[in-house]
Amino acid sequence: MITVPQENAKLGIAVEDFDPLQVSPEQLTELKQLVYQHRIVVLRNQTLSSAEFVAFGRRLGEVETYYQPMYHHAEHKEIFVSSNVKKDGEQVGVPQTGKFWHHDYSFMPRPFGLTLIYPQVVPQKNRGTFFIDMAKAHADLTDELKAEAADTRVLNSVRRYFKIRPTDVYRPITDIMAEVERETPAVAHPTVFNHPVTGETLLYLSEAVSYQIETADGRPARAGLLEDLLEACGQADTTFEHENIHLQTFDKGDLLVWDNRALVHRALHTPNPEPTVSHRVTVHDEHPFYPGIGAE
Ligand code: 7UC
Ligand code: FE
Repeated sequence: MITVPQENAKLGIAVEDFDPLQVSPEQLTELKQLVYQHRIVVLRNQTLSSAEFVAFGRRLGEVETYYQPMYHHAEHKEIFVSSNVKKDGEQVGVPQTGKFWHHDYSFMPRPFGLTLIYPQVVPQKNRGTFFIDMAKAHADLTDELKAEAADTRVLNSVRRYFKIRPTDVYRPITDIMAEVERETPAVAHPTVFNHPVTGETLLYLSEAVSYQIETADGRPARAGLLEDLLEACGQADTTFEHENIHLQTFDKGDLLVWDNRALVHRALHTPNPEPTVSHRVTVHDEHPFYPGIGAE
């Protein structure tokens, strides 16, 4: 594999000669190792069809289909479509997704380790996605914050960023909110866990989804702890100048694979966006998301 470091970048590496349809199992393992090590791998010069994109995801592990059909690609439900481009006058997928710091699916009981993004229509301006490496963020915490975060759990919910669906229009808002709580009840995850492959300590919380930290015995942690941790890692910085924030840009033909345990990300959408279409496939790799996940 021909790898090219990204200049002046905090994260990520590019691979020039990767053919997702021809690679050997050994090369797939090598790719995953690059993802865990560099957090983001940009596969250049890709020309996959949507069916091939899904097939590539399946070669990496168990593909997760997004729980809400309004995001699904018409022919391939495994593809999550972020798009502001209409087709035959109809909305396709959902526009303006992910414009908040988050890990994908951290509001679900079993998040996945790998996110694949394959931009289809790439804007000229404002292209890219912001990332923060939450392993570095944890390493840089003060000893006091590290001690406070250790052995706690973080409560996550999608409620703040649940998007109204066409079928929700004219429904009582209280019914919609009750449905969100019933279908996607808040989940608890460890606030800090070790990456199952690299062993690094990760801080696992996000501005969009996390709303409460609780101690090991189930009591609310210190008021302000969550805010202090978000501030320290860079997720509270609305100027995007925090030293932890990396803007990953891409061109047509790039396919990004990133580590959804170690990174939080935030879409870069402007209020008046240019046409943008992105396809996403998400994958459970062969490792538990964190040690003991699924256990009571
Ligand atoms: O519309 C969106 O921004 C979707 C978001 C709430 N969830 C993406 C995910 O995988 O967690
Ligand atoms: Fe996302």
